[in-house]
Amino acid sequence: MLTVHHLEKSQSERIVWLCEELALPYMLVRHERDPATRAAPSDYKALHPAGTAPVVIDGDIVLAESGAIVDYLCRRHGGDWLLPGPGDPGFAAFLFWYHYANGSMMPAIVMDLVWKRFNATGLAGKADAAFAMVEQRLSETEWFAGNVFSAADIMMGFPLTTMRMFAPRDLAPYPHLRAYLARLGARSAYRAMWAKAEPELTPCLD
Ligand SMILES: N[C@@H](CCC(=O)N[C@@H](CS)C(=O)NCC(=O)O)C(=O)O
Repeated sequence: MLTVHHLEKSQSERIVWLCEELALPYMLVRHERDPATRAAPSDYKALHPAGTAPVVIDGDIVLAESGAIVDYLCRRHGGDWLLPGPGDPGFAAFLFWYHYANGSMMPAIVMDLVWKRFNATGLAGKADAAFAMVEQRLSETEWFAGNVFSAADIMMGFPLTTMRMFAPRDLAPYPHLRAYLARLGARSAYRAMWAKAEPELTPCLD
């Protein structure tokens, strides 16, 4: 059976969420962060040389990296409906948002925290630009790839939700994003993920 190693308040939420969307049988192993460093504990780091969450184990395959895992699970375990293909009108948008989540948006949010910490505020602002672009996109379509939910929403979900526990942001200026987050929170798979992965926390949806 597929094993999903989830580190609290981390990008492995995506994988639990995906398994719930696909109704995949899986075993969830929850790990707490090291209380002193807030990093993954050593038993988590030992799972894969990447040393980061998420990690899944599927038979003899041990896989890390959110995007790779989402792609792998969709292709391997019946999630094609979450991956718009070349013939789909949302194909290019799907690819963009699927990769933008970790390729640009997560780094922008993290780097803004760093620049502000070092008072280099002139270098900050990339996260503002990312949220503005998200707001624009969600004023045009219901989901990131178009009018159907896709794996791009699972990838984008983390920077838009739980990441705000680390980098707080007032969502008042983003009405379309707020409506989108309400749609996410209405998905039974999202609620199931939250109940299993982060049972002590309130989801970061507003
Ligand atoms: N791009 C990687 C990022 C992985 C990553 O940095 N995960 C964080 C949690 S959100 C982590 O494991 N932090 C704890 C640590 O590095 O010890 C992915 O999406 O899998």
